[in-house]
Amino acid sequence: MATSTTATTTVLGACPHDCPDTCSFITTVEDGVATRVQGNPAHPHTDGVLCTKVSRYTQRTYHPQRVLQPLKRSGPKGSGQFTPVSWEEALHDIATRLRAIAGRAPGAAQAILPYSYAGTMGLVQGESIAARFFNKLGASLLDRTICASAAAEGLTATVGGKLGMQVQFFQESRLILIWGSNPIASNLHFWRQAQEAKRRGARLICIDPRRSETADKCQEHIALLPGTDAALAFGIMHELVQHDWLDHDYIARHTLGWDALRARALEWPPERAAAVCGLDVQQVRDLARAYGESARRGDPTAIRLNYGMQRVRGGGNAVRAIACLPALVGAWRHRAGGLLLSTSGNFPVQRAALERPDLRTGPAPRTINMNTIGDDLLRPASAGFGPAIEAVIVYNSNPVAVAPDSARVVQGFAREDLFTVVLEHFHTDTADYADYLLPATTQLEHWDVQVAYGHTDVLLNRPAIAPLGQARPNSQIFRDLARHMGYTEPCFADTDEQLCRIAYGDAVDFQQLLDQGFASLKVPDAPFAEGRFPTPSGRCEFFSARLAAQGLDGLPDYLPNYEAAGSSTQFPLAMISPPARNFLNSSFVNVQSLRDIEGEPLLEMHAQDAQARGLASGSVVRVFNQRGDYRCRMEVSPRARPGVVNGLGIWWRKLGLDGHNVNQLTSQRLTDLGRAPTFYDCLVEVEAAAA
Ligand SMILES: Nc1nc2c(c(=O)[nH]1)N[C@H]1C(S)=C(S)[C@@H](COP(=O)(O)OP(=O)(O)OC[C@H]3O[C@@H](n4cnc5c(=O)[nH]c(N)nc54)[C@H](O)[C@@H]3O)O[C@H]1N2
Ligand SMILES: Nc1nc2c(c(=O)[nH]1)N[C@H]1C(S)=C(S)[C@@H](COP(=O)(O)OP(=O)(O)OC[C@H]3O[C@@H](n4cnc5c(=O)[nH]c(N)nc54)[C@H](O)[C@@H]3O)O[C@H]1N2
Ligand SMILES: [Mo]
Repeated sequence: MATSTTATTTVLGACPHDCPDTCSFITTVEDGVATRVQGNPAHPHTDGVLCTKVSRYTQRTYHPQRVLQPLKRSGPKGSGQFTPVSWEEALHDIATRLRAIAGRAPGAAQAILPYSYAGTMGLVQGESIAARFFNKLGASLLDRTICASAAAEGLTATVGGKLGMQVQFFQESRLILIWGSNPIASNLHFWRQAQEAKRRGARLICIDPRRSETADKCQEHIALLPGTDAALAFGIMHELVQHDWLDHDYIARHTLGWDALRARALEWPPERAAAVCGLDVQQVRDLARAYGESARRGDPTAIRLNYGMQRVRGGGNAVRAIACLPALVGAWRHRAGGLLLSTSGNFPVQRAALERPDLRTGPAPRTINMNTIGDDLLRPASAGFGPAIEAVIVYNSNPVAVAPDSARVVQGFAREDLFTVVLEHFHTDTADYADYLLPATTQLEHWDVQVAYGHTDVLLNRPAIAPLGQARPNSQIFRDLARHMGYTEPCFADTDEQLCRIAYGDAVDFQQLLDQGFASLKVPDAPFAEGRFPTPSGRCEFFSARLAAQGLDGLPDYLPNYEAAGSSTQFPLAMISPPARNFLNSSFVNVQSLRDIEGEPLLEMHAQDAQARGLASGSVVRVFNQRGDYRCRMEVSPRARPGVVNGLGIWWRKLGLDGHNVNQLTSQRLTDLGRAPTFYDCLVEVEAAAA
């Protein structure tokens, strides 16, 4: 679509951000300048509504501190001092450095590491030409596990994939458990469905250690201790068995391993679950009754699970336990019942065609986990590890701010002998450590095609304006680098428009994308009403033979946190660091109007914990543990439960009091499944500090 009056046009685009909503938007362009970004009213999920952040997207694109020319480091590492250079000089120098590393010996290119995540979820500006480039080079592979992989493994083990309810049917649900999720902040378009359900009489129960904005608006809030969700799920299961709130027919026909799961559930009377979760036993009983009786009545009974509950040691197993519940009560029979965590398994992305792993020659390169980047940057060469990392190329991510155990991450990026290239819009904490900082385009300036994980529509993004300054799309920067490396494969010449078509091949009607900006995938309304789970057995697998064969527990289990609340006298408080509403991870922190709403980095603390430490609300505190410390302002807040402090994220380090953020305290330990981080599995102590 491109309608025009004199010099004003509107262009159909798509939000690129890492969020379940993946909105369709319309950009108004006047005389070549984008003046407005609005939600597309013709896209049902977006319904004409954008979040506060993305409705201000032009403030990002035209931000006075946009990086608009290639920059070369001119001061010490980390100083953020740069001098402008030409694209040709930057590309030539980078290619020369990479060739010198790769040319040393077969396999030497593994000393080069790409580091990227979902700064854009676009398939073209994500892993297309970039992946081809690193495959051809033979660089280390990156395990992209910083967000969702514990849950992904848990859900896949149980129901067979990242599949579940469709978001638009939640308005018909009668009971919704909002579990480990703060949709008012992070999944607005689901929240609109939940509110409609509530208007029609549904009951909403929020399960979250923090009294979030969402918890405020639900009829009930269950403030369990972080990382105890599996215990709560087993407590519910115990009651489902005891009261026979079970769908025996569904269990018999569509599940696997019920006898074994039943035995485990019976080990969890509500008293035990309540003690582990830090709840009153009556809360556990009432929750189980609400869930069991709702389903027993035949009312659509739904769970909106989100990633907030899996950033702990037992995150994968907790998702397995919770994902058993809908099958036990037969909730999947109804399209407004069951569970939604992610819909991304529906998307027929042609990864091999985009990323071209066939370009790799020689032995398979090693894989580096992005969550242990701190330790890995500091690791010397060894037989087990391979060569030390000598070069990192960062795009679509801000690891210095978002990766756990920042002191180690910073120490790694500060290595004088590390060659670092960062593709960015802004001078982020990571950009400050770059040897070369390369200007990337924003979503208004390039083509892309999106996946989603909160609905099932493919979205196309057309460029609305020409690139600002000398900015180039990521895809173009890697095309240019390939040319400087002397790569001649024709796939390095694919244009962004061609890549948009390759991304889904024939699986999606590209003309429809061009015409209306989105194309809906064909998915069943109630995916598991008749069973047909895409697991090895075709059933909902309470027991997973595949996990058992790996030496893991075939059944879900409760695994206490590495750093469980109450397990240390030295660090008695559990800290979680969920997203602030007006930021998206560390994106938008530098947009002044949004930062003004958030104010400054805050630690929310319960009155009882503050009193015990003689701390006054509004005072500056030092939050610390064995990994480091972090000063910020403390607020006595009903949003914090006793024993748990909330450090909202993810601030840019350089905007914090000592140039630190919450990740100074988080650890590099990984989850039970999926090799994911444990950001919310973190014990701390808090004391008064000088302002
Ligand atoms: N505004 C905004 N939106 C976002 C993001 C953002 O940063 N800002 N981030 C995006 C990203 S990357 C993702 S992955 C998605 C989802 O991102 P998530 O991290 O799932 O974010 P939330 O939906 O806010 O849910 C987190 C909620 O889980 C709670 N929580 C923490 N620990 C536990 C626990 O142990 N058990 C339970 N039950 N709850 C716990 C937190 O208090 C918080 O309210 O959201 C995306 N959307
Ligand atoms: N303590 C704590 N830490 C966390 C979390 C938490 O809840 N607590 N959440 C974790 C989660 S869920 C996630 S997903 C990660 C997210 O971590 P990241 O994926 O690193 O996300 P962002 O912090 O948003 O940084 C993305 C960067 O990509 C840049 N970018 C955006 N689009 C483009 C583009 O087209 N080209 C280029 N070159 N750059 C672009 C943006 O400017 C931004 O600086 O953080 C994790 N870290
Ligand atoms: Mo995430």
